[in-house]
Amino acid sequence: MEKILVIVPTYNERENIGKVLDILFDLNIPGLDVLVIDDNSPDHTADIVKAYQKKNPHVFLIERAGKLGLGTAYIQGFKFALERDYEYIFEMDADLSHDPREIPNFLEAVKDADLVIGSRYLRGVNVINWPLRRLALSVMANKYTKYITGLPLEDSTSGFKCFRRRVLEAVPLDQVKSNGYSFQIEMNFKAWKRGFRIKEIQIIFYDRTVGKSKMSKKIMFEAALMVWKLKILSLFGKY
Ligand SMILES: Nc1nc2c(ncn2[C@@H]2O[C@H](COP(=O)(O)OP(=O)(O)O)[C@@H](O)[C@H]2O)c(=O)[nH]1
Ligand SMILES: [Mg+2]
Repeated sequence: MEKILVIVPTYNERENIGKVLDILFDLNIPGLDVLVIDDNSPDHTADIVKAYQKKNPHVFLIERAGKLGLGTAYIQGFKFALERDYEYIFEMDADLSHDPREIPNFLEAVKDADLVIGSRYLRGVNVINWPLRRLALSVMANKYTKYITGLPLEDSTSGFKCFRRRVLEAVPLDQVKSNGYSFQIEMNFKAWKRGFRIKEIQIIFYDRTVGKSKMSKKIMFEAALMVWKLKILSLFGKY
C-alpha cells in the first residue's frame, strides 16, 4: 500500500482544524496520515491537534517557534515526508477553503501525473464568496505568471495539490526561496522545468467562514518579483 501524507500549515486555525481532520479521516482512505505544521499560533491551534492525536495515531504535529511563513512550513513538511515512506504528498489549507473530499479525485488523477493541482480557473471561475478585489488579484496574478514564465497552468498559485515523491526528491528543496504564495509558483515552475507531468483538476474554492486570511502586500510583491526571477534564472539554465 502506498502511503499518503496531507500537509496542513496552520496559523490561528483553532476553529477550523478539528473539522478539517474529521472530514479527512471520515474519508477512510487507507494509508493516509496528516501532518499539521503550526507556527506557535496565538490562538493555541496546536492544543486542538494534540488532543486529536490522543485518539488518532495518524496525526503528526510539528510546532515551530513563530510565524515563519507558508513556504518554509511546506519545505519542512516535504522533508518529513521524504525521510519516511510517503509516495503521495498533499498540500492543503486548514480553513476549509479546500474540500478534503476532493482527495480521492487527486489520487485518481495522479495515476498518470507527477503533480496534480486543484485549479480554481480550469473552466471559468470556481471561487465562492471571495471579495471581487481578492478574486481579481488572484486571476491577474495567474495570467501574469503564465504570460511571463510560460508555465502552462490556469492556476499556478493554488495551494491544494498532490506531489508524487519523485518530484520532491528531484527539486532541490533548500534552494526554494519563496515564503508566501509565490512558493506555489516556484514549486510548479521547478517541477515543470524538470519535465514532470503536471495535471490540473477542477476544484471549487470556498472563502473561509471563520478566522482571518494571512494575505498581505508583502506576499503579493514577493510573488510579482519571483515570477521574473524564475524567468531570468531559467534563461541561464538555472532552475
Ligand atoms: N504554519 C503556517 N501556516 C500559515 C502561515 N501563513 C498562512 N498559513 C496557513 O496557510 C493556509 C492558507 O492561508 P490563508 O491565510 O487562508 O490564505 P488565503 O486563503 O490565501 O487567504 C491556512 O491554513 C493558514 O493557516 C504561516 O506563516 N505559517
Ligand atoms: Mg484561506
